[in-house]
Amino acid sequence: MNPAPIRRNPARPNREFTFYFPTARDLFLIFSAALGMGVIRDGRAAARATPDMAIVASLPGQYKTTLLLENSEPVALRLRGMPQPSGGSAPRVIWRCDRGRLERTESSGENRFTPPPVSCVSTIEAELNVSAAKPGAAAPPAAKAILRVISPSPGRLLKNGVIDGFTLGEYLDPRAPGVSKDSYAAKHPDKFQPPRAFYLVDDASRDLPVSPHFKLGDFALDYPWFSLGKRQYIALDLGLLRKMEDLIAEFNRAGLPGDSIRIIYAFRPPAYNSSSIAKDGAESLKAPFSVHQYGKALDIILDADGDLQLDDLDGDGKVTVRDTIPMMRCVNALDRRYRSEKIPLYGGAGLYDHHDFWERPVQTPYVHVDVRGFLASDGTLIRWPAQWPDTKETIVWSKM
Ligand SMILES: [Ca+2]
Ligand SMILES: [Ca+2]
Repeated sequence: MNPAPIRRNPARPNREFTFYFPTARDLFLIFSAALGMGVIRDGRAAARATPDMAIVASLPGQYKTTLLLENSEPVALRLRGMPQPSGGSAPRVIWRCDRGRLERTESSGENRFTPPPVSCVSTIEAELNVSAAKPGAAAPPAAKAILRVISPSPGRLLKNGVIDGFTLGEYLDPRAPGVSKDSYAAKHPDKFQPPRAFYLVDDASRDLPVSPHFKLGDFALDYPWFSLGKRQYIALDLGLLRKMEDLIAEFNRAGLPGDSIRIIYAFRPPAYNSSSIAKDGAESLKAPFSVHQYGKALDIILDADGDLQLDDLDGDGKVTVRDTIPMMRCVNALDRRYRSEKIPLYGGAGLYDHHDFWERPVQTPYVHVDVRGFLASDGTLIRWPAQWPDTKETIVWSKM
């Protein structure tokens, strides 16, 4: 049975603003405001919103009108794109929110938002009220900007493997006596602490775009093979989002269909990751300290033809594990750049000829990428496997 076609991330048109058709006078007002001249009418500010009026938080987790918060700390907000007259009073902005708390209900364009202490989507609205051009004339419609804030639940709400009724499973302690001293977890215990935040993926948050190519729901366990629409909690490292966008740019530069990236697996909770190791045996990918559990890893393919399999990237007429080579060259180039620029987003990477998640209808070669942020003990980037799965020849990673 073929799974349902997967909806792409459409370039979401911005419907959050009140648009109007500017007259020559409007354009003069906008232009003069942009030049800092200010336009005062009847002692009041006559203001128009610019088309790019938006609420901005100046945080790395903001993409267009969605803000993905890493914690529940208060956030400074600013309404961008509103004219600021150089004399007289600045236009007043009315603020509203449906969840959390705003410091002010009215301001000249700045505010502070305290998100709710549990994961949800809060909608913040800023309304710019405009004076009538002349006494007695009708005031033009107010311009509005909207920001949707995805706040996390703190990791401490995960108790006995359950958060808000959802079973994530228990994170193992990397310092526990039973953990092998040779494991990455034992060598880098600080990198294998339970996530500090979890995001609720539900109808309110699933389709919110969190970066140019991804929605929050793309990182949920059920995407796309288990699309049952169930609410669930996930961990997601913002560094992973940035790395994926950098990697897509790297793919595109190399002539690969980077925009056709498809996630095979993103977050996997411990409960799922440890569910059927007995069945899969030593070949299982469900490692107890898998970085997927921390929201720091993705398994990906490039799939421009949409058949859920990696495309024939080397053009030899068949899809094999060797089609991961062009992708892996880009992952290596990006990780080397991160290292040289001291950006701690380099990580492990691996190539696979199939996944062992047999509950899925389609098998495919794929590439694993993560942001674990440490190197192998010999100072090289962590890469696997040591041999090609098809011919058993040694993979010379330093040359790829
Ligand atoms: Ca394909
Ligand atoms: Ca091929």
